[in-house]
Formats: sequence, C-alpha cells, structure tokens
Amino acid sequence: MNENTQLPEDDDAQPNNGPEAAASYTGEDIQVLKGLEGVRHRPAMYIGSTSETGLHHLVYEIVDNSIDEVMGGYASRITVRLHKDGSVSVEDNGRGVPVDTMADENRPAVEVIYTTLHAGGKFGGSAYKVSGGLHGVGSSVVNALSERFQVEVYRDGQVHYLACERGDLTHPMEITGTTKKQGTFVRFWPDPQIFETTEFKATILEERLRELAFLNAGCEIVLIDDLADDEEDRKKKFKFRGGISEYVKYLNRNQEAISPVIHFTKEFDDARVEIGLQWNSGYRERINGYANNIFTKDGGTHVVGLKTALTRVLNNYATKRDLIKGKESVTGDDVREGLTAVASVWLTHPQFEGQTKSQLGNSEVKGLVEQAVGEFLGMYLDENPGVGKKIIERAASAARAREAAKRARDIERKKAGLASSLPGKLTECSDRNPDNCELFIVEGDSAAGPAKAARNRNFQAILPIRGKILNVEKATMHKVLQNQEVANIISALGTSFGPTINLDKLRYNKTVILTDADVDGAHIRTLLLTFFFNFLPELIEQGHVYIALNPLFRIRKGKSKPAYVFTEAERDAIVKELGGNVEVTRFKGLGEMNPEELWACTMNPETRTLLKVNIEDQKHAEEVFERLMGTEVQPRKRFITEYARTVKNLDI
Ligand code: 1YM
Repeated sequence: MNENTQLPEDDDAQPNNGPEAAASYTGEDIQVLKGLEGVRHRPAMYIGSTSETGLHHLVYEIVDNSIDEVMGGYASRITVRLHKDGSVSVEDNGRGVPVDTMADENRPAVEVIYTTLHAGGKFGGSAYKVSGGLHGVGSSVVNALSERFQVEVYRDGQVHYLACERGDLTHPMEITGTTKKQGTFVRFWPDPQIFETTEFKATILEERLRELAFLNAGCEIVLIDDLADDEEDRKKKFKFRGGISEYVKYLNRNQEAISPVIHFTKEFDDARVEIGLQWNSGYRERINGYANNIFTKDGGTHVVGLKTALTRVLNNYATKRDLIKGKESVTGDDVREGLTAVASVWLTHPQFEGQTKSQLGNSEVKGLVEQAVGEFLGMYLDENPGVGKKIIERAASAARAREAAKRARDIERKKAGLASSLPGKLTECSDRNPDNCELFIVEGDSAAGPAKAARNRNFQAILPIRGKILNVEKATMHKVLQNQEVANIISALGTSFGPTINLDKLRYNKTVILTDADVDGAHIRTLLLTFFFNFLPELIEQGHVYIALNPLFRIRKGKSKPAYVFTEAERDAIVKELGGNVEVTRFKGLGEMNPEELWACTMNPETRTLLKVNIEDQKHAEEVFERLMGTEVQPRKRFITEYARTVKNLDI
C-alpha cells in the first residue's frame, strides 16, 4: 500500500517477547468513552496549541504508543519518517494494533482506536503507561487534526489498511496483502486548516527522539528526513545500550568531566528509579527529571529526593573520611555545582502537578529516590574513594567560591553606599517609573552614538557594551563577576542576580538587545542571552527581555518613502515590485543608520519589531546554548546562519 514503508531490517533489533506476550489482547478489552467531535473545534484543548509546538506533539502522540509497546517488551524499533509531501509516518515492530472485531461495536478494534476519542486498552503495553504524549489524548486526536490519516497493521501475516480524512473513516479496514512483518504503521498529513504551520522540523523531532532512546535503553529509534539537503542529515539512528548513563555523558559532552558517570537502577514493587550522575568542572547544576518518559520541567518529588539524598550522602561521606577541614558541612548548592544528573522514574500512576503539569507530584517517590541514592551512592563511594575525594573537593571549592563572592558583593554594596552605583557608560532616561522604561543594550560605542541621538530620552536608556562579552557558558562564576560588561548590565538593571536576585528592584520593564544585523551581531546577541539565561533567568521567564530586529536593507525609489527590510528575500521581492531604478543600501552596522531611521526601525514602539525572548522549554534552550557556546564549531555555524535572519518568534 505504501511505497515508503519498507525499511532495511536490522537483525539485532528483535522484540523482547517477555512473559506478558502471552496475555494477548482481544477486542472486548477496549473501553469506548466518548466520540471524536469537538477536537477539531477546540484543538488547543487537546494538544496545547496549534503552533509549531502543537504540530510536533502529533508525532509524539503516535510515537508514545510505539514506546508503550517497547516498554512492554513487544517492540524494539521505531522509525519516524518525514516524507517529501509534508506527511510524517511512524512505524514500530510491535504486536500491531488489534484488528479483531469488537463485539459491541461490530467493527474492527483498530477503527475504533483511531476514530473514537479516548479509546484505549484496559491493559497497556506496559505497566508504566506513558498515557500518550504531553496531554495524554491518544491517536484519534491526531487523526481528527489531519487532513489525511493512514494506518497499516502487520499482524498474523496480513496487511490491514484503513484511511481517514479529518477524522472521518473514508476507507474502512481492509486486508490488502500479506507480509512477513509485524507491527504498526501510521502516516498522516496535518491539517493546514488547523495548524499555523504544517512544516515538520527534523531538528525538533530529533531532540525528543534522541531523548526517548536514552530513556529506553536498547530501543532503536530511526529518524528519516526525506527533505534533508545533505545526505548526512537524511537518516539518524538513536540507540543507546547504556541508556541514562550515555545520556549524562551526552549532556556533558562539551564539559570537562571530573567524575565518571555514576549510574544505578532500583526496582520497587510498583515503581522503578533510574539515576545517572556526573560532575564537571563548570559551575552549573543541571538535573533533568522524567516520569514515565515525560520530562518534568519543574522537577518534583523525584528531583527533591535526589537533592536531599546527595547532600546527606556526600556530607556523611566527607565526615566519615575527614575530607572537609575547618568546616562542618557543604550545602546542597555546593554539592550540586557542576553536577549533571538525569533522574528517571517509572510509576503506575504518575501525577503531574503545577500550572503546566510539568512537576511530578507523587509524594512516595521522594522516599524511594532517597533510598535508591542512599544505598547505591554510599556503596559506590566506599568502593571508589578516589572519585569520592574529587567530588568532595569540588563541593568544598564551591563553598569557598560562594563565600568569596558574598564577601565581594558586601564590599561592593558598602562602597556604593548611598551614592548611585550606576555604570558610567549608562545613558539614563528621565522617567523614574520602571514600568515605562526600556534599557537598550547596544553593541559597541559606534552604535551607542546614533542610539542616544535616536532614542526618546524620557523612557529609553542606552548601555553600550564592548565587543564580545565573556562567554559565560564556559567561564566560571568567579570570572563572570569580574567581567566589567557583565557587572555594568547587572548594576544598570538594579536587580542583583543569582540567589540574591530581587525583581522588585528592576529598573526597566523592557531590556532590549540591539546588535548589528550580521553574524557578529548574532554572536553577541547569543552571548547576552546566555548570560541572561544563566544569571537572570527570572528576567526572561517574566518577559522582560527582548531582541530588536534591525533592518538589513533600505530601499528607495526616487523621493518616495524608503522601505526597510530584514532579509535578502524581502529585498528582492520589493525591488521587483518597485520595478527597477531603485537605490538599495545595505546597512553594515547600526552606526550607519541615521537617527531617524534607527528610531523608526528599532526604537519607536509604534513602528519597531521586537521579539520577546521566552524560555518556554528550558531544556531546549540549554541544548541551543550548548550548540552555540560549546566547543564544536560546525553546529554553531549552521545554527547561526539558519536562524539569525529568519527568526520570527524566538522560542529558545
Ligand atoms: C505507530 C504507532 O500504535 N503501536 C501499537 C499500539 C497498540 C498495540 C501495539 C497493542 C496494544 C495492546 C495489545 C494492549 C495499541 N493497542 C491499543 C489497544 N504504533 C502503535 N502496538 N495489542 C497491541 O495494550 O493490550 C491501543 S494502541 F487499544 F488495543 F489497547
């Protein structure tokens, strides 16, 4: 039926038919709760949004069913493919969705599963059911939101095919041939009537699929992108026998490790806890928590349990071995400086809490994790005293740096006294009400001149920063604070940072990053964002950070009003529209624009274009920064050229 479904078989990827394989499904196990109506009317209720994020959730929703089958031990491989016609397909080598006739419905189970809202098996593929994607809505929602939807089930030597349009069954299940394969294949075309964009991005899918492969050790996930320009981007295979251990190594790939990865799993009666830990020489703490494969952005009981246990175990160990002299203990923050950890738990009934349901709520989990870490880490350190010593030394040095930083801040405050401690380079605005005020951070003194001339001095302040500020991703806390540009930004904002941050003292409602429209400008902008992300994430979270888009070209015909455009494509389009004999100026830097232009294009609230920076997905932001700031040059170059001029909504 489908020319694209045949993929090379890999002999070592065989499903592990565990003891549960015998407990086969029958049509009667299906519970039908509700009809499909409504999904198309209120799509956001089911998939969160109809943006690019929502679009990609469709794929995760289908993949999650395959993952369930992997977790049950019935499948070992999942293939996701982006097709040239804009559709996407997901295939697994599991048991195949049930096709037998359901007694009370009098039609095949597979039809019911895909055309009925909330149809699901009483017995999941595994005890720890993912319960379908972020919103747990099931495959039928994907069908409802697709202009076309096709299913092939390979079961009992036969190919079973069905097709739908916008949720309606247009081709009831039919046996279309024989096969040696076993599994399920789903292909769909997202509905442009529903989604803001229907263009899937391999880079977005890749991130989640890699993560799933890490979390489910041994599961092979293949991503095929028929739209890729480069041959090397066409097919990517994710399979990690080491699972979380390899995940931690991957997260630390650009860091200098100071311990091996410490990895352990503990099974409880109806839960499983899996933890990976590694310390690096940086100062950042990164703990990624998961419950049943779902990333818990805001942590929860599993992360709390891990933190509590780490502090306790490491302090006990240090005391026992007399490793911290002149001090009684190290704090939790000290212990976690430079720590990269993944805490993945599997629960029969995970509870997600918080506004965005991104926090694990099950209270019993804290104790389980503490118990697992207590047992394993204590034993590990006893057996590996060299590693234990390094980790404790690391924490003790963090404690010293923390105390030194506090002393430095205290001195700074005393010096400042009552006098204003605003940086000399800051050109202030006259309004003193922060709600009205904007701070423009501009690149270099050459741009500061025109920006000062262009601004509205009532509410717009200008702070020039010199060239490339420190690359904070790679620098230590101590060095960052010594950097003058960084100190200027912090004192201009008035909030302090880190543990002493106080947003009530924020002096500007908007902080606007204004850099040249070239690669250097993009680099400086990224450095600034890295700085904000690391030291003032609250500022981004609460929507105070913006990027000003400044034009690349001015196009003028005769004496008419000039047009300003941001990309070469826009330039070509306008030049064509005006029909030749036009004057095109390419701005090499902000310094080349006259104040009127600068005001109109980047500063006047009525006419400028600002991008609000938001940390919708912190983990993704870290990935991006990692790519941009880390030591690998190639991915950085590619990212900058891909995004620098096309970005419309900067979701970092
Ligand atoms: C490409 C998407 O959906 N695979 C898949 C889904 C199911 C099964 C196997 C399955 C489950 C069970 C028994 C069971 C689903 N079954 C159901 C339902 N891949 C994909 N592979 N037999 C087969 O859970 O008992 C829903 S999904 F409803 F039948 F349980």
